[in-house]
Amino acid sequence: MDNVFLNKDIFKGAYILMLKNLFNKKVESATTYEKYAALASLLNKQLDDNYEKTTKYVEENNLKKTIYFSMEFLMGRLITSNLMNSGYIDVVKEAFDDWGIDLNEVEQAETDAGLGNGGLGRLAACFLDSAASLSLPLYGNSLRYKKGFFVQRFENDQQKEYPDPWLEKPFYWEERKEDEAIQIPYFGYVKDTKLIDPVWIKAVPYDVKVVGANNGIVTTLRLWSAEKSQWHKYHDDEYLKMVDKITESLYPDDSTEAGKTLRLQQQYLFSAAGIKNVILNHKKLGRDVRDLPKYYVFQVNDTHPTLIIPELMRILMDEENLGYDESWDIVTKTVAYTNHTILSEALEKWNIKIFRNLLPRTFEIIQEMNRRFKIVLEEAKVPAEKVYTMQLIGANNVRMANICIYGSFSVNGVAALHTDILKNIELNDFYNLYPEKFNNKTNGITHRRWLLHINHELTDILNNLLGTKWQTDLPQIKGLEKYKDDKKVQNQIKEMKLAKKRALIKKIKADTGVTLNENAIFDIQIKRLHEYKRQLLNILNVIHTYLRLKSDNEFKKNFYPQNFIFGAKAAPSYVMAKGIIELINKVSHVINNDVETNDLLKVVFVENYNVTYAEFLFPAADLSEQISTASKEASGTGNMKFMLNGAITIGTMDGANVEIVQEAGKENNIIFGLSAEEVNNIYKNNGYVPRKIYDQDQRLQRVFEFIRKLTPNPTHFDFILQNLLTSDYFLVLKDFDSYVSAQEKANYLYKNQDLWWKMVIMNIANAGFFTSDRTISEYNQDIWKLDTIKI
Ligand code: 26W
Repeated sequence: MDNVFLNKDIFKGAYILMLKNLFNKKVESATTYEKYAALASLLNKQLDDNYEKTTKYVEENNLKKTIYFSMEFLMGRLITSNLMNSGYIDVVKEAFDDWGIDLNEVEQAETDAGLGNGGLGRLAACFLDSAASLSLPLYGNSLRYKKGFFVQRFENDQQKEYPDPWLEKPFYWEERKEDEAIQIPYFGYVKDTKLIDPVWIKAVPYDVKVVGANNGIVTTLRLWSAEKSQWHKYHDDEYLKMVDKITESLYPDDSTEAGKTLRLQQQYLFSAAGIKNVILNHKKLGRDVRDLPKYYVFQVNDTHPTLIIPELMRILMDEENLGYDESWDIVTKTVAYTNHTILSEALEKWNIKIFRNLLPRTFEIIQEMNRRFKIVLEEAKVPAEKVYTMQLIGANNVRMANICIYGSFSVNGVAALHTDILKNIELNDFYNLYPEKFNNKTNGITHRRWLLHINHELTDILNNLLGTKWQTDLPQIKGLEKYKDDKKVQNQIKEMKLAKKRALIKKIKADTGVTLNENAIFDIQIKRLHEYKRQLLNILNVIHTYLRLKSDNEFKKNFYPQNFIFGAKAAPSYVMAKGIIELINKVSHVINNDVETNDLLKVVFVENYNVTYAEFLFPAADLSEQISTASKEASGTGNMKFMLNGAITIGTMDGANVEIVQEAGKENNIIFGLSAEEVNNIYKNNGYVPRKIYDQDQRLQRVFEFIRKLTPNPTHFDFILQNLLTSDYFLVLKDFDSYVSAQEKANYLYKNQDLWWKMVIMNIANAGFFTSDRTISEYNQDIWKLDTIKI
């Protein structure tokens, strides 16, 4: 196809034709959605050419590829990324300007591809963008969920979940590849390594194009969809229902027993289909399976794709007739594993009954792996009690993390502190056995989406001061540092913030009816709702601040107006997390309706926080809330998005906060609370009595009293309060005093505007390290060793 984006007039012609073909409409009469659909459709077609060139180059030059196996890719909208990265945005803008169409409005018509819960899924999406932009042959592999992460609504202040049927309208960026479908067996029984009478499912791939920035590279994210298989004889209702369910919806990250088999089915589907797909291509190109490690690295994003390890073993042994040792050698040279959490309840394990029933041959293979691993442990003289915890199977469970560590050549954490904790505490036994496998890859974010796309004001300021080279080499924004005391630049940054606050105020007003003061500190906490992230600590301080404003005139006189904004979804079965949402909502009504404090303090919980909402929130923030219990947040990536957009971190020394402070300087952020080491000592000594803290702190007592009065029934929130008083595992009360002081400091600092904007500039200027281009380069240098695509 000729390039229809070459100039305005050619584009206009093609666009008019597309509108006519798709909807039989003219530009003047098309709806915003139709305008969007025509644009997306045209752009997607246009990208075919570069996709083919990229594919051809990779094949002809025998490039090694990384397959990024991830159960989640939280892509958000693709239209803006694809327009900007392909370099066609200017032509489209010019044409749309002529027609009086607002491109921005058209872009908003795309629904988010919400195929993820949070950070892990968004990281995968950032990685696709960075790898393609660095011309690296990396391909995503995942599931095509018909329903994405649930839509959140508040009813009586409580979270209610509704399905997200994002595929009901066509998804213009995908292409079904029927001829590459793969048959996947579940259940059945094993006879001499053969699977007998399985239930067959057809996995059909849909490829979503991934566009590199200004380099002509187009890779793909392959999403597998479950369909009925002609290999299966009985298409009765039960079978059809089961098939339908497999890729029906994304799992929220809760750990309820119900639906566990289904989640394992999902994991096997995209793992087995992805691996088989690779092997077929590999052989089609005339390559030997023994050479697999020369052509592929399989990066496993957390333990969800663990099954690629036994599955590859199965194919090599059962289908390619290699011996166990030779097969194992291939597997352990090809698989690399990334760990994203130290919360033990998130470490995946599967009951052996469920596992063996669904995947009998895979289970046998894992048993054999386990038998051999135990010999390795014995030979290494690992003490018996450790052998027990390190085994691949134990306490009636298949342990996915253990399989990953044993079966891969690289194990990485996602921030320096996190990797240290893995090495020295959580995975210490494995580290002692395989020190050479462990390495750190501090997370990053794609600065194209999280700065260039969402913050044109800041982009312009940087372009004017530094030229445009920083756009392809983010660390060059360090050049901004020399303007830290420049009043003119400080003012420009301040104006940028104000513009972004106004855009957010407008959106929040439309969504919630709450009017926010633009001359207030915007204090924002947006992330999954989890006790370890301590949204509870935040709201306790908000209540305390409110009560103080009402009782302490001196304090009120000196208080700079502050808006506290929350955005978060709670896993549907996570009772405590949902209680915290309700609490914050109830607190917000009381505070927002109090005329005595109205112009000083507001609290908003935005509904249905997602990638698109995030794009409004990050640039509007002054304060970035990163207040997890130290040691619990593996990295965090929202913290990096805030920093890059000119917010100051109020946070604990946890996850990547540690590195943010290292880069920007401790004096330019507000750090408080227990250290990871102190937290771990408290756990070890087992002597923490939260009740003591409460009894000695009148502020906490008043805050609790306020919460009891929020509802007609004073015990309504007792399950939250009692938990704080009797257990407080995440040390909310312990860090309360120090957090209140940090908040006071933030409010005080903001009033010193010269100092504030200087601190902001120091943060922006030193955010270069956190581009995912750097992260991906490190993965490539240390783990993948891919050559670049040159076209
Ligand atoms: C077992 C099911 C399950 C599925 C997803 C459990 C937990 C999840 C989470 C949503 C995983 C997650 O998002 N982890 C986050 O990963 C980010 C990227 O590395 C880190 O920055 C965050 O600290 C970590 O919480």
